[in-house]
Amino acid sequence: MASTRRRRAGGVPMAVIRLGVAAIVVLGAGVIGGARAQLRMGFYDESCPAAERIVGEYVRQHVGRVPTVAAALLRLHYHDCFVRGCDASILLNSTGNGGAAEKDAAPNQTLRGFDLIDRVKGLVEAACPGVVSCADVLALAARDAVAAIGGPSWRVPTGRRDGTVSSMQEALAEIPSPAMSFPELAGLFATKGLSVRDLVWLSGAHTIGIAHCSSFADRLYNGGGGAGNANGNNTDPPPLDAAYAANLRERKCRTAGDGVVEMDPGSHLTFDLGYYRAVLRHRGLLRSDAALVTDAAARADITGAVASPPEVFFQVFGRSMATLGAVQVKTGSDGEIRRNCAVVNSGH
Ligand code: HEM
Ligand SMILES: *[C@@H]1O[C@H](CO)[C@@H](O)[C@H](O)[C@H]1NC(C)=O
Ligand SMILES: *[C@@H]1O[C@H](CO)[C@@H](O)[C@H](O)[C@H]1NC(C)=O
Ligand SMILES: CC(=O)N[C@H]1CO[C@H](CO)[C@@H](O)[C@@H]1O
Repeated sequence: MASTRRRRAGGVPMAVIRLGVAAIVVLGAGVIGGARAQLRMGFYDESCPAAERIVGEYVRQHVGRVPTVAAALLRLHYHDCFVRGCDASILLNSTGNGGAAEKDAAPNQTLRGFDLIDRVKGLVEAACPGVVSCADVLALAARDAVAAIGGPSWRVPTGRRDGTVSSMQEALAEIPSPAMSFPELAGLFATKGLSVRDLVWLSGAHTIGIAHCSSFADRLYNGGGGAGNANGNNTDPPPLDAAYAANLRERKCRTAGDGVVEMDPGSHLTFDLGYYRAVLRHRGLLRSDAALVTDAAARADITGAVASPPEVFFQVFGRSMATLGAVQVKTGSDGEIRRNCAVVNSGH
């Protein structure tokens, strides 16, 4: 895993961005360059010219009414891409024949937004039956939802095909756990062709949305202040800010019940630099958030981003999203175009 950690200069925002691009290009050429080349902008221009407009209009309308859905869709797309690539396997229901699906894995139990994707897909199917994949609908919807709350936008080339397999076991193995250390997170991202910088910038997604107390309770109730990680290691990462931890114990995260806490308190519906500021002040809720500042180069990147206009973060975030959206995609005649995102075409 040590090999995935690069030495980089940090601190100067423009240098940070240039180096980030270089890292992505190097990785893209190796691991996912081939697959990525097969996606293209406007893949449905001929076969379903209304597709992207239908998705965008519905998502903007819905996010306007229920802005918390933006976080839900962004997280859904990320979870999809981390298991079997961005192939909408996250949307499949379990078959009931002992086949527990990705949805059934513990990290998925707090996922939201399935119903919205099913509705958008229904509208797209009505316009062009059997043409547009669920994986593309999800990738487009995540982008449009983030843009709709004033966040960054990014290019979403299309042409993804839907997978036919969804496995709870794989989700458990491949979705990063919030208890992971920086080297563990970086190692898991590397298996998806994602760099250390992708890890740093994509974690910035936690500037929107909420976490349940159970996702970080060990930091509140394990020896006070949150000492120790999954391996009983007290040094990585640093504990949650003591005053903030005490406040959470008294209010939102009492031992009984499972409350929810905004990951970027005060601006959890706004895509901004608040999350990184919180992380630098040891107020990143998850151990994986706190872990980011245990790596000197990552810490320098974050410090640089916080000192720059938000557009700088938007740009690198969008670039990393484009890389994420191309992870292990199925194209050409692989997979299928699912008609109903919750079931494979052949039945069940
Ligand atoms: C680096 C590894 C990551 C870990 C360990 C992690 C873990 C988590 C956890 C535990 C939650 C809270 C779930 C809950 O308790 O309800 C969460 C929420 C969220 N995550 Fe991550 N995450 C990671 C990376 C990402 C990435 C790469 C993205 C997207 C690009 C993302 C987007 C989100 C969003 C938007 C939410 C809020 C969801 C909501 O409001 O319903 N996360 N994450
Ligand atoms: C998939 O599962 C959800 C939740 O259990 C259910 O509401 C939905 O009807 C299922 N969809 C299909 C097509 O079976
Ligand atoms: C604790 O974590 C640090 C940093 O990841 C690591 O170098 C060290 O070996 C760990 N110690 C134990 C006892 O696991
Ligand atoms: C959203 C979703 O599908 N959540 C499921 C997560 O897994 C549990 C079982 O482990 C299901 O009960 C939830 O419905």
